[in-house]
Amino acid sequence: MAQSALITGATSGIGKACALLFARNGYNVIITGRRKDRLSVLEKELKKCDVQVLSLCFDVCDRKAVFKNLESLPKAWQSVDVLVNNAGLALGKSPIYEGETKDWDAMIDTNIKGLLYVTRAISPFLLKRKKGHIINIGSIAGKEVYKGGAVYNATKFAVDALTKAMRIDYLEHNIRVTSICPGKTETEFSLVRFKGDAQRAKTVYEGYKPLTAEDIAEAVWFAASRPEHVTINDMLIMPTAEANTVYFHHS
Ligand code: NDP
Ligand code: 8X3
Repeated sequence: MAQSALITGATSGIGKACALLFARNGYNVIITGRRKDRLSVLEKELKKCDVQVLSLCFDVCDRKAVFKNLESLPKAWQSVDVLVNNAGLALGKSPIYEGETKDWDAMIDTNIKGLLYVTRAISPFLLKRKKGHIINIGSIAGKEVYKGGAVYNATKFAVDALTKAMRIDYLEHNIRVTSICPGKTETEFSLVRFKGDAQRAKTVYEGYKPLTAEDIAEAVWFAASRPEHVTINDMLIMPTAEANTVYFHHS
């Protein structure tokens, strides 16, 4: 039987690239996100790979919706082999003394609580089979802090801590836990962070070659496709032109 992957935040960027790559490798995929129209378009594209696709439209911050959608997965979809906790966002880039508390709530609710809700809701299926792989999308922002990044940084440091803690909790259940931590990757991330200001978002990726969503999907796939006795704990992937979140080589 084909293997399956559940990918949160598959309507754009890294999540969408992961869905396409897993489907091209013969995985059935469960795709999630809040934008139903995008899920429908992606579902059609994925089906061209001759795999099964299940689209679930919900907000990962909505605890009831997460559990309602995932606890009631059709039987044929319950044997999830890989969970990619990708849904996430940054909002704003201000010092704490000027930060929007609504933005803080959204980042904390999505990047930390959303990841936890999804993981908790899927866990019974993983535990039952005593196999599976949880892949959390962390960030360079979870390894080092930068000016204006405080709360986003804190959420990605939390993802780092949760990944390490999950690895201990799930050890006796034979479930692998990995974090994939990208540096600057050109997706809709900056457009979201700067609330639709396309001009400002564009400047983030100017003057150097950023990573693509496909670069990160390749890393996720590499981790997922290792033999069962091998776990990639953590992968930090940067554009060659980015030494850390401060130092860039602009050509
Ligand atoms: P995009 O904005 O392109 O994609 C984000 C995805 O997350 C969308 O599919 C969006 O779907 C989904 N999402 C956001 N909030 C929610 C929510 N509340 N409920 C459900 N889905 C949600 O950005 P990226 O692809 O770049 O981001 C993916 C992950 O990668 C994030 O966790 C981000 O922090 C991380 N990351 C990104 C980097 C970058 O430079 N781009 C670098 C390091 C890490 P929808 O709006 O339809 O709900
Ligand atoms: C996104 C990478 O450096 O823009 O997580 O915060 S960064």
